[in-house]
Amino acid sequence: MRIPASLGTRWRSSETADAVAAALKTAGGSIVSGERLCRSLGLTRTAIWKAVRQLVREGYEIRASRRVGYRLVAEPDSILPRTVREGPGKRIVGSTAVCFRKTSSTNAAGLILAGMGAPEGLLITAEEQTGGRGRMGRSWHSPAGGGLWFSVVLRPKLPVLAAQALTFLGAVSTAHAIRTLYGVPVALKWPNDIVHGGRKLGGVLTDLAAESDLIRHAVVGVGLNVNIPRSGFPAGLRETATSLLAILRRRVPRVPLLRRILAEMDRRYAEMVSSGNSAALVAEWRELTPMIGSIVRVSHLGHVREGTVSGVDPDGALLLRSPSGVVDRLLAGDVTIMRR
Ligand code: BT5
Repeated sequence: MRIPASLGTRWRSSETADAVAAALKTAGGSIVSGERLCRSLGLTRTAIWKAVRQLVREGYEIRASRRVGYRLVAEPDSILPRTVREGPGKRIVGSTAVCFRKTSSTNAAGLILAGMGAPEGLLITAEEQTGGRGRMGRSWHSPAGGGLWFSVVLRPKLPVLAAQALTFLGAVSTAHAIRTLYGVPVALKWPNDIVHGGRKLGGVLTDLAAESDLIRHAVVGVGLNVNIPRSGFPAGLRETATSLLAILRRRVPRVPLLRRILAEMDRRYAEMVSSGNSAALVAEWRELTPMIGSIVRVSHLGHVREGTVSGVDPDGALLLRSPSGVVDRLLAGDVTIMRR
């Protein structure tokens, strides 16, 4: 599909650059002569040189000497169509990808592309978002290279009420990927937070287009702070936000983390679609939240309620028991945990 240029600057994909990157990678850090590359790939020297220049622009470290040849020193941690594609088999989630260097919001781009007929599973990534969005018109801080800012277009045949489960899909998959790869015990907070040590590590935003009460398409966006130092957050977030860098005290490569999250999402989404419900996903979400039994305050559009979280419904609604014993089903809101 044609991607409108107005959506932002993209990393271009090029088959020649893909082929040269693969050949240099296969050589495992040893020098490959220009002549051998030309012969094995059926390309001219100029084409090879151009491809190498593109790879360098993308962040590949390549030692080039026109007479001797090329050597791959290091691959970049940029989120490129090539690096995303190389991950484990994706049946739906991430089966196609559009990778921006800069865009306003991957969710906004996802909604436009979904409206233009984008295939289900389309992944939209950005190195930087200039207008990253949270819920209810809030903004999401998304500096260049600092995190994973991505969205996935989905077309589940589910009612609009299942939207909360799609948010859980993003949150549960991200939490499992982080736990498995880094052993960090991240937790989930209703409705869309990924937290650690009481600070926000990431968030999920689900945007929907609906037809009567069925989902026409959904865009599930995940924002995860990866390599932002504590001091790198704007003053308003310094006391409430965290990143994997701040937790692990080392930089974390984003590409393998993204691949893992996509694989986790893909498996769970396939399960959700084939079973026609989100019970398994909601059960997994419950396992990852310390909220059940806590006393919380939930505010939504000026209304504030306090009570004890007694559970989460199979569709993801929060069950809040008031001091008088009445249990309410809440579909949206911001939660402050008062007492565990
Ligand atoms: C969220 O909203 O937590 C949803 C965040 C989703 C971001 C992704 S990035 C890819 C995709 N494209 C988008 O445009 N969005 C999605 P909410 O629960 O409303 O939280 C928003 C609040 O979190 C803000 O008002 C800030 O207080 C705080 N915040 C903003 N940026 C943050 C950051 N990088 N880390 C931690 N907290 C942040």
